[in-house]
Amino acid sequence: MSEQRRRYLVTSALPYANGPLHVGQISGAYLPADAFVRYLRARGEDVVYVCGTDEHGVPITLTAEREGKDPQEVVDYWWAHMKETFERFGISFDNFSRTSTPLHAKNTQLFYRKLKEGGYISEAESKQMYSPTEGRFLPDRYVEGTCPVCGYKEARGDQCDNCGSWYEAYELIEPHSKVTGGPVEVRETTHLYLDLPEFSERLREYVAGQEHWRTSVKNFILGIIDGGLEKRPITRDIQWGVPVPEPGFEDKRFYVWFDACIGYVSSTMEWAQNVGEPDRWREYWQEPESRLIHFLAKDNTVFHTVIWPAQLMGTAEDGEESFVLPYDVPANEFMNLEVVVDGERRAMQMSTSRNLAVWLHEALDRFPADPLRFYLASNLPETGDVVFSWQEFQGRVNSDLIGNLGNYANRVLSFAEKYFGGEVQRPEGLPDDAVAVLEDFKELEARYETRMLAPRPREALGELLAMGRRANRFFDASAPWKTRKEDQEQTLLTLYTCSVLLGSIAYHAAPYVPDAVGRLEEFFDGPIARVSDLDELPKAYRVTGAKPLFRRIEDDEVAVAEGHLSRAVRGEAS
Ligand code: B3M
Ligand code: ZN
Repeated sequence: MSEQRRRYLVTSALPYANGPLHVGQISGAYLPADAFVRYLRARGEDVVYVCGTDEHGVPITLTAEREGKDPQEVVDYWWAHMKETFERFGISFDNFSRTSTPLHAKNTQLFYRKLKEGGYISEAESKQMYSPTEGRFLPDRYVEGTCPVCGYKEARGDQCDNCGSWYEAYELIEPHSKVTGGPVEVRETTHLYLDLPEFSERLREYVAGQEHWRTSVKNFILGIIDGGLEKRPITRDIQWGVPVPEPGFEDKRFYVWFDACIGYVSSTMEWAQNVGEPDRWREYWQEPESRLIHFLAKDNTVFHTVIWPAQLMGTAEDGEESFVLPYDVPANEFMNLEVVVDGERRAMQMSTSRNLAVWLHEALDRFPADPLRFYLASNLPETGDVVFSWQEFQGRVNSDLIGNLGNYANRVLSFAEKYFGGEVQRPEGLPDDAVAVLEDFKELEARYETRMLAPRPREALGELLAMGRRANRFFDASAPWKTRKEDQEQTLLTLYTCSVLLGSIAYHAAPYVPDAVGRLEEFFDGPIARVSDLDELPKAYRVTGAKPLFRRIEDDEVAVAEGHLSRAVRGEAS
């Protein structure tokens, strides 16, 4: 255990409640956070992990309009769907809330009032896109046009997906309505603004001081701050969202990105209420030693490293109630898909609208969570974009998860049961080769920990596989199947050492394949622990009724999964 318990509040980006989850989202913000959190919990740290659905804004109203439904109906359905899918996949949130709760509306309005008291809110007329045919102001997301910076043709109204720049929708070249395709015009409307320039100095100092941030993230954000921040409108001409507590704003709502990050606070408060200690959220949000860590995909970085910290800074100036600022914002890159088109394998961009995506709930209908988690973790977009491939899924699962880790567990467990009646007692002393493998393990455990805490769960997984290889090598070199005929004592030494290693492998595998480790614990009785944490080696390990932990992924299963993607590319319903 660590000498001193550290406190962490970990979040995963709040997914918009307007459609099913796909593996790209999972790799960006959920699986890495979950592995990290599971490891922290096992280390005895004080950690709360919260999330919830993002239920406001145009992504929701667009879906509702398209489906002819009420926005509330849409978010109710997808909140429940996502909650269930996350559970099936083993994402271990302490709380999964939603931003349509009354508590969250109250919090959003409170943040607003505090920012206003601090003098950070102003009112101004602005130009907004108006659709004469639809007779209404169009939110940025309803507008499309050519990016004023890079010339990308399908740029969104608020941000360019191609070059990442932000602008106002009226700066787009040839803007048109995304709903009707018709032209849009500029009209005046009044909005509330958050005075970001007021925070520039403090933001710069804050970001520059984050020694542990990924350099790419840090430089990107410093560039944005140095480029000059502008006041940002925080209200919209829209009917769906948190009401604005100002006269004259009855027909407007807060912009979804004004309330979204506040959702993390609301979810933590809800968690505190659920555990019967309603004030405990403060320990995580207001005590300076608490580490606030936001996992997300890179397109959400600016909101979490500029606007959100400004909201936090400006809300808490009366001293006592100051909020911590994000300690880390691990942003992941994107995931593309490998698709078989006319017999050729090609990497393609995911497209949720064309159904060209691997939907998590469907993947879980075909395969257990563990192998999916294992493959995704081995292929996280930690340092660059990655490609999801069903063929590679099969390869990694069959060779690394099963061939390396599962195989090791099987060999040790079945040998113990077959030749020792499942009783592996601690021998008198350990020979040099056993001491050596235990020492190697301590080193691998330290490397794993450094990488996991970085947080780089994909790299940590590489260390876990190295442990598996090292343990298998030890088993091979000791050849217990040979020694058992002539030297029972030597064989016991091997098996005992192998059991200690298995306890360590299971400990380090648990963040990735929690179900399998849970099953292992049913037939493997002995500490699931790091070798480095064993003050004294356990007296005995007991094995009863061991079964294989994983099943192989078959060719026909892969073919079926790939067929769905190929059909999506050809535009056929699947
Ligand atoms: N809902 C964007 C997204 O789902 C947005 C994240 C909010 S995090 C507070 O990618
Ligand atoms: Zn652009």
